[in-house]
Amino acid sequence: MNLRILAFTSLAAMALASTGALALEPGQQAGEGRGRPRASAKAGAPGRAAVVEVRVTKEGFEPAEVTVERGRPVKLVVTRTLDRTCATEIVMKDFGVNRPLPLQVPVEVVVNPPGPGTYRFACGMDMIAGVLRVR
Ligand SMILES: [Cu+2]
Repeated sequence: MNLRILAFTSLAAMALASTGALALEPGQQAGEGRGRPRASAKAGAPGRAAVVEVRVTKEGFEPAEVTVERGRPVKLVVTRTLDRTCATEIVMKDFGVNRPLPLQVPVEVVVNPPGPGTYRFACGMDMIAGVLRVR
């Protein structure tokens, strides 16, 4: 079971990496930070992905607000840390992303924001959510 999930996750990661995430219109939905901790990723060399670690906890996605500079891919490394949560997957409609989040397995989600804007990430039911802010 776990092996199958891992294999699927790896395949999905490879597929995403090979196709690149689709760049759609900047997201218009501004999720609410709700006073949760913020994270920001500083750039390395141009073109290198900004890497941001996000965890699914009983508080939801932490941090629920991620800020990065424009002009480079963003790699979210998402780890679900608890069994009982609605957020067993991460969905980013702006990029056509819908990825399962196996328990305690870091899942890399790479997206290419088309420009500054606010891009939502959420559980499959769009209840638990956070935002990727590109400035
Ligand atoms: Cu949900």
